[in-house]
Amino acid sequence: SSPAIRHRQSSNLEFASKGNPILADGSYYSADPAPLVVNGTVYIVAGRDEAGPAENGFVINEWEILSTTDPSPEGGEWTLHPAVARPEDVFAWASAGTAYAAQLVQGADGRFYLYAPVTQRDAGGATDAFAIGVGVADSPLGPFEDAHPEGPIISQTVPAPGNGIQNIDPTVLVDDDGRVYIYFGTFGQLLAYELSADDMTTILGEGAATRIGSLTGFFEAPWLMKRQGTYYLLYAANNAGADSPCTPTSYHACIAYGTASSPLGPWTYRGIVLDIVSSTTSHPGVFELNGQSLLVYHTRDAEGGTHFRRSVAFDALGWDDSTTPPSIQKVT
Ligand code: FUB
Repeated sequence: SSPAIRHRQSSNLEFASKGNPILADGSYYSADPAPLVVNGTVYIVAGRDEAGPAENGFVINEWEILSTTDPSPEGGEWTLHPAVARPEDVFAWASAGTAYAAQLVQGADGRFYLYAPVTQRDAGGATDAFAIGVGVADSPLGPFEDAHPEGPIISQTVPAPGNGIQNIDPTVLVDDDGRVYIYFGTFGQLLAYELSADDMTTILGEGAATRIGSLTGFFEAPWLMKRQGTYYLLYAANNAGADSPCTPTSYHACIAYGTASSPLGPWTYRGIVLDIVSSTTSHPGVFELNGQSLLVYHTRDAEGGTHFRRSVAFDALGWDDSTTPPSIQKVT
């Protein structure tokens, strides 16, 4: 039988992980991990999957954070910080119930910015109500307030009318030179803008979104990062697509990546990072801590897990520095 899901717990849950998924007992599910390292602690933002055991769709009402100072794929001591934020609490213009894949980054001002896809209560008749808002807090654990109370920074109407894609899955990079870039998208559509480093919310070059075409099989879940001067874009590739790089054939997604020498591309496809997982969706994030590079993703492997009750997992990520640019070694 499936474990009972706890609702709106407000106190932290300290637990010893026994390996993947990080929290495997089914008391909490966690999807779309986005890691951020601050002073030796990794904070992994995740959406909390709350679908019932037989439910066939996403139910994601809040973001939670998994943190540790000592990540080890074999297990370790972790803290679950439940209900770190809910869309309707942070964004006055957002409706409840769509705490989709968010990412936390630290701005030049030292504050923490949560890039969050949520739905607009009044999308002005747009065909898709998903939009990206930005929350800000003095701690990675919140409390978050709206950094742009005027509304979303990206939607079907801003910064350009009718971008024609579902505005979800944002990934943000604060580059070494202080410039900031955001990528987002799903269903094979990927857009990118530069953001102002001053307020972390103003889109620079309005209407000049970069559309990316050369990332083989791109489906969704981009993760933008930089290592040794090279930009890397990891993403979920859809195995059902004609140009899918995933094997074996399945409708589950795998994680692939491309590289570029500048943050807005052009991108060159490089290969597979992670084969298909037990959940239909897959969603990457990368962090470095204690001299190790680690890949986070989700699976349905926790007790009572389903495609809509996912749980965050992670593994060591290897790099081959003998190639130019350095290549990512597939996680096996
Ligand atoms: O969690 C909802 C959606 O599933 C995300 O937006 C996608 O990346 C996929 O993981």
